[in-house]
Amino acid sequence: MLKWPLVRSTSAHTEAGALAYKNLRDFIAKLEKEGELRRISAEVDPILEISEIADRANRAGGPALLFERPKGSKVPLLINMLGSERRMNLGLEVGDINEVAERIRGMIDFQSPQGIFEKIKMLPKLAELGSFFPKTVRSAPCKEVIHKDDFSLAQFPILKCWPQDAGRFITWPLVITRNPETTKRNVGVYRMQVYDDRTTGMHWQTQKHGAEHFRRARARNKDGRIEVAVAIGADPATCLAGILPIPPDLDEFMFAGFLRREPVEMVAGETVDLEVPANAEIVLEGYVKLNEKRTEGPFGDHTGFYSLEGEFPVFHITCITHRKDPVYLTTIVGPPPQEDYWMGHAVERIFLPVMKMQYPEIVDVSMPAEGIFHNLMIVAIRKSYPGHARKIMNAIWSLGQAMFTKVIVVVDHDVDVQNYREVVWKALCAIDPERDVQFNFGPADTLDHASRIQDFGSKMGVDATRKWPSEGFTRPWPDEIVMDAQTCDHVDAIWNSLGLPKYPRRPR
Ligand SMILES: Cc1cc2nc3c(=O)[nH]c(=O)nc-3n(C[C@H](O)[C@H](O)[C@H](O)COP(=O)(O)O)c2cc1C
Ligand SMILES: [Mn+2]
Repeated sequence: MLKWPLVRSTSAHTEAGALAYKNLRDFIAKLEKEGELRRISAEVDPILEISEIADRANRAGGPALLFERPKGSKVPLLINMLGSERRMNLGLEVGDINEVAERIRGMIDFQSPQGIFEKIKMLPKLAELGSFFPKTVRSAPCKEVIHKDDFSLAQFPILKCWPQDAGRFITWPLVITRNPETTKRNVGVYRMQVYDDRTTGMHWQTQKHGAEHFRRARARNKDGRIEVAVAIGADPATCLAGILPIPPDLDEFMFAGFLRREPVEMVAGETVDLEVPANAEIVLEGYVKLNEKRTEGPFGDHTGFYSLEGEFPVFHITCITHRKDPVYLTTIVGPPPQEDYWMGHAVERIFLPVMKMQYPEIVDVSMPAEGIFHNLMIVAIRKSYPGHARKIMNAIWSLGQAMFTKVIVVVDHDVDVQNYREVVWKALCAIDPERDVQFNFGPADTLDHASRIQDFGSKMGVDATRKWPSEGFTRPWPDEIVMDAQTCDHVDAIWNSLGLPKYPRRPR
């Protein structure tokens, strides 16, 4: 029986002064130590079976799973790595995801120094920022084995996730490209359907940065190529960075450096003029032809439905490099919630301070799992002027990937948007539907199967704030029912005499 020789890292991860995880196996060791990982030594088929097991484990709040003997491959497979709040916190080395938000807030606060002293005080922050830039190294574990001629994707246990999937899909690739105009790097997670041993699909959706690089390169020479490198499996912050909705031309690996508080080490590709994370488990190098498309999908997607076939570019592999004993990192998407819910939740929390910087009236936002991120955003605002809720809807529809949001519900600051019962209750009480619903048009998520055309559709904003006289609402607005504190205190005092179990007060 094949037993994967896990090299346990010597670096310590203590609560204070933690070192960044160097690589995926470093994090695997941590997960194992924390009881957050189970090894499966039985042979299991990457065709559907691993998906079914991972789905069950995820729904039961189970651990990350390391399949040591995926059928047909000598490479072990890790899934469900960040599929819980605790593992996400462990991955980002925080006790609470809001600590990352706090660090970002700290950065933002230092952005506009007033006087000379403020500027001097800012220097350490700037130095800290500078210290996150990716660092180039000469030798790298991801190059322990280099295949330039004899390579095949068949060596990896790539999943077929759901019955109607068109084939096997690489689901957690860090797809690296360079903007041909500005030469800036982009990293995005775009699934890759395996067509054969050396070709895959490249499912960068229309509005994503990889697709923009493709279009810009094509505008220069429609018969040319764009170089692409793909890293699979790295330290958790680097893996997460590939999904972050940060502005174009901002390097996701720089952001990964910020998250892990240590730069990501990069090494030159063998056959492409791109750098790849030195500590990656597996690297695929190659190119996408600018005049080639091929049918991609169907694929059981994070909407909980199959995304239909579509025409997408094709990735041709020129070289595969990997560690001596690589681990294949993957994830599945499907009926919510899945592992990607925790990723989306981290994104929501991490970027809230950035939203608040631009729109300080935003108190909190939430995206329920069943809203699969782009279908529903609930926003609480401190309303200050007539039409304020409408202004925030328009702001969100113009904010990066929040452009995809199909339904935005804006509520007053005193509604807890994390409490969906409270939102349904108060938002529905606050609307006169014909008056308070606004329709808009804009870019739609490529995965939205209900929009009238792919990538373009309508949006709905619901102004569920209290209506003001200055908005033409002249009836009185009632108060919410709240028991007075004096009565509550008195009832607390006499409670023991009632002979009832301890029923708590209604939280306020
Ligand atoms: C598991 C998973 C799979 C994803 N698959 C795709 C995909 O196939 N195509 C795509 O455009 N975005 C996909 N995404 C979302 C992108 O990774 C995300 O929008 C990211 O911000 C894109 O990077 P970019 O802004 O640099 O383009 C996926 C996200 C996750 C978590
Ligand atoms: Mn990007």
